[in-house]
Formats: sequence, C-alpha cells, structure tokens
Amino acid sequence: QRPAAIVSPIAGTTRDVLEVALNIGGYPVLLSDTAGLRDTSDSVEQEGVRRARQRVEEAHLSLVVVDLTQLPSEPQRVPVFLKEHLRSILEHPTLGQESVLILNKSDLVSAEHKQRVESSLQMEADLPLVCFMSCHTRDGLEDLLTLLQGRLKILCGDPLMGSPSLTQTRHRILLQKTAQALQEYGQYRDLDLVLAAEELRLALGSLGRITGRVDPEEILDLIFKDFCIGK
Ligand SMILES: Nc1nc2c(ncn2[C@@H]2O[C@H](COP(=O)(O)OP(=O)(O)OP(=O)(O)O)[C@@H](O)[C@H]2O)c(=O)[nH]1
Ligand SMILES: [Mg+2]
Repeated sequence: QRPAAIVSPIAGTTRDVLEVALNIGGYPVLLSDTAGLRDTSDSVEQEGVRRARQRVEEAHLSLVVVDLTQLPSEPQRVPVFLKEHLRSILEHPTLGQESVLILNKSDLVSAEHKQRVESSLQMEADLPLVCFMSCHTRDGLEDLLTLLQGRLKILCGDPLMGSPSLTQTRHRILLQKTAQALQEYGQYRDLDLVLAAEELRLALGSLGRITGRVDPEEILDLIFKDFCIGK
C-alpha cells in the first residue's frame, strides 16, 4: 500500500513490468504492474504491451483495471461492453476464470450510478469477479484485499488445512534432521565424497519417512554411477 509506479494522466505511462512483493493475508504474492493493453503506434509502448501480455500468460491471477468513467453511461450496456473489452485484451477466454475486474475511479461517479452499474453486473455469469474501488480515496481497497485473499486461498490451498503445514512433531523433527544432513552434505561435498553421499542418504531417509517415497538402492545406484565409487 505504498506508491510504487509512476502515475500520470498520459495514457501509456507504464512500459516496463514493475514487480512488488506483497504479503496478502499471509500469502506471498508477486504483483506485476504492466503497460495498459491497448493499440499503439509507439514502438517502445508496443514492447511494453508485448511484455504485459506475456506476464498475463504466466500469472496465476490477473487484475484487469478499467476506468469507470470510460464505461457506457447507460448501466444496462456495461456488461456487454466489459465482455467485449475483456475479449479484446485477453487472448484466451478461459483467463476470465482467473481474473478479477477492478472498476477504478469510483470517486468520479455518483453513488447512484455506481449502484446501477453494480446491479447490472450482478446477474452476469460469464464475467470475472468485479470489484469497485478508488485509488485516490482508497475506497474499496479493503474489499479488494479480502477478495484477493479468498482467491489466493483457493489457488495456494489453505495453510491451516491439509498436509503441507507442520502440525506433527514427528514431521518437524524429521525435517530438522533432513536440513541438518543437507548442511553436512554441503560441507563434505568438496572434501570427501563418501561422507557427502552418506549425508545425502541420511537426508533422503529422513525426508522419505515423511513422504514414504524412498528407495535407497535407486539413490545409491545414482550416487555410485555419477561419482564412480566402487560398490
Ligand atoms: N480520480 C481518480 N483518478 C485516478 C484514480 N486512479 C488513478 N487515477 C488517475 O488516473 C491517471 C492514470 O493513472 P495511472 O496509474 O498512470 O494509470 P495506468 O493504468 O497505470 O496507465 P498506464 O501506465 O499509462 O497504462 C492518473 O492521472 C491518476 O492520478 C482514482 O481512483 N480516482
Ligand atoms: Mg501505469
């Protein structure tokens, strides 16, 4: 929630991809601000748009920011306008499932207009999640963060559920042993291959007791094959 990008009234200000690491509800997020996806004759901006599209392809979630004041004045025309807009900027229609539509500059429209636009979008099944906000007044920012947190929970899994969290003492101890053995391996690696290999075996053994997937013979075969040590 700090200013990171250059902001100006001139369209086409952002060209390079600007990345900021964020913590949203405990999830580590890499947020990329890109050039706006629009047709342009400026070759530098064209490169910015190409990079932006590439980033959209790679992203787990894309936030599409639209200026509320640029939407049709009749609210009933807004859903079709937004669908066409999304189709024109997102090459793959399935991206609609992984995007959030942010209608920005809510401070510049009346509360009634915002309400009417919101109602016109409520029944739309084939639009992404929609969020109203104002970067100027910060209105809607908390709602956006809550919405993102919900999406991240689905994308990354709930850390309070399932196996990845270290809830069992046995797992914690075995992981500590794994880390310790890997550290020793690092120290022996350039000094003594046999001791280094033994530490690797110990590390895999500890890890394997959690995952249940260790085949020492297979690992030893690999070590002996790669390091040419006689069996
Ligand atoms: N009133 C109002 N103005 C805003 C808001 N958000 C951004 N602006 C203004 O809109 C203009 C464009 O903002 P930018 O952040 O540069 O927009 P952008 O989408 O990154 O644009 P490009 O980098 O050129 O693609 C600036 O003059 C901002 O001050 C808002 O919520 N309310
Ligand atoms: Mg920008």
